[in-house]
Amino acid sequence: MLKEIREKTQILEELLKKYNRIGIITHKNADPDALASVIGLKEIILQRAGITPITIFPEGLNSLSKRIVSSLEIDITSSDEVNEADLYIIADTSSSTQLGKYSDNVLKKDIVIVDHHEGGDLGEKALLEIKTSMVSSTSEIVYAIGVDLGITFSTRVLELLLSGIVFDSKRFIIAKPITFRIIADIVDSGVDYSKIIQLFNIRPDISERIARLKASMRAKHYRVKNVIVSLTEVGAFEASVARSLLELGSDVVFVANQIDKNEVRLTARASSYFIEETGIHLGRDLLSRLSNYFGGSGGGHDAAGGYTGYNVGAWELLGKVFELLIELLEERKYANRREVKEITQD
Ligand SMILES: [Mn+2]
Repeated sequence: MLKEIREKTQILEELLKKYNRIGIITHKNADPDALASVIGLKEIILQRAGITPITIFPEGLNSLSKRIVSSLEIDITSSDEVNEADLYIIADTSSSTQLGKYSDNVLKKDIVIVDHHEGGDLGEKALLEIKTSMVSSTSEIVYAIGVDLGITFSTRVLELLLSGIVFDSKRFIIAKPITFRIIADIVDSGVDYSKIIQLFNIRPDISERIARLKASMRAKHYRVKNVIVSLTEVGAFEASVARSLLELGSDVVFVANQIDKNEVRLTARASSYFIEETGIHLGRDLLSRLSNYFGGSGGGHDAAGGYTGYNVGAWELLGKVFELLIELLEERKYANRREVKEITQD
């Protein structure tokens, strides 16, 4: 099904015959792609080698995976006994540190990698690497291996693989051509697509929704040419608040949380439009500079970052970050401060 892995799938089939005790492990806090890959590989080994492999989920599942497991009623048993297997398949993981406390012991065994990430240190230690970047998820690779080996996946496993693909392709935003072919196959096999999609529409807890609403009531918004800047304060859920304000229409959002009378935590998020339009990198250009004023440290990515400062109030910090932002916009000749307009209710 996937040309570039077909030969390796044959090697895997031969390899599976040589071991009676097989384990499957994935990265810490398994996301839906990691979860689906492990369970999909388990079914492949069961059908092809006739043995039940042990499965290890280091530090368990993340919250979305837990939700999927309980809604699809999947049995996931996580073992702690690394020595119960001689061959380990490491799924959806490219670096050994992601295996957590199991890393050293698993690497003493024979290992096979099934993954879609670039780089990492695991490849050099593996007997076999089934890896490609022609997919958006490891679940797609596992599905393709299954097809090549003539496996009939159960509906439960197909549902899991579908959820792994939806998750890792960021709901198809970064899907590859093969992603859609595999999805079509899976849906053709009778999997209820809308049921799986609904698992991803999580209604946040009421306390989180109240935090968002309170933060939006307290917010100050400014228009600077074609970008909208929002500043607000909240006692929890800063990242969720920032996301919701971007969703409402802001381009760059700063959310302060006064942790105690000396400490303020700042969370910043920007739209891709803001980054393209202004060339500003939040972590490098803005957040890392705040320590010059209020100590602490800050940084992050272009579109997301944070800062923790001391001996400053929430709105004083927000005022400073806004001032630095306007300076940057002036330096970059995007706008000058006379073009800053507060957005008011009338
Ligand atoms: Mn993945």
